[in-house]
Amino acid sequence: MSETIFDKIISREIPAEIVYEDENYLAFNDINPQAPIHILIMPKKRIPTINDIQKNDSELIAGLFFIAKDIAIKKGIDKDGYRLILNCNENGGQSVYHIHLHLIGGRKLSWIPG
Ligand code: DGP
Repeated sequence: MSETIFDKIISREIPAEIVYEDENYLAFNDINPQAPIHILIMPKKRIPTINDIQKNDSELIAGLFFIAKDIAIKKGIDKDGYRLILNCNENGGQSVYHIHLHLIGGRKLSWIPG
């Protein structure tokens, strides 16, 4: 499991616009936003892909969703709606191999993804 750019964001080697942080999680604005709100929420624990999650990560993974909805409420997009995306591997469009949930909102999103 090699280090990714997100480890460098956690350690503050690389700057990011941090939206939320606690002992186990970090959330920050995506560098290439696809909507007015595009935030990445990740566990600090390095898990490369969703394929690598273990039973004992259950609480940690669930926590991503609680943080996402709390941020959505804080940003005022909970009522209008938003999308949560977790890409996996090449066909899923994953480019950084440290799992992260995309929270995307602030505009009407189309469906289905290309
Ligand atoms: P994914 O394709 O699901 O692995 O998403 C990776 C996202 O990470 C992509 O939307 C762009 C974002 N990203 C990549 N490098 C950086 C960075 O250095 N800073 C920030 N804030 N976001 C980054």
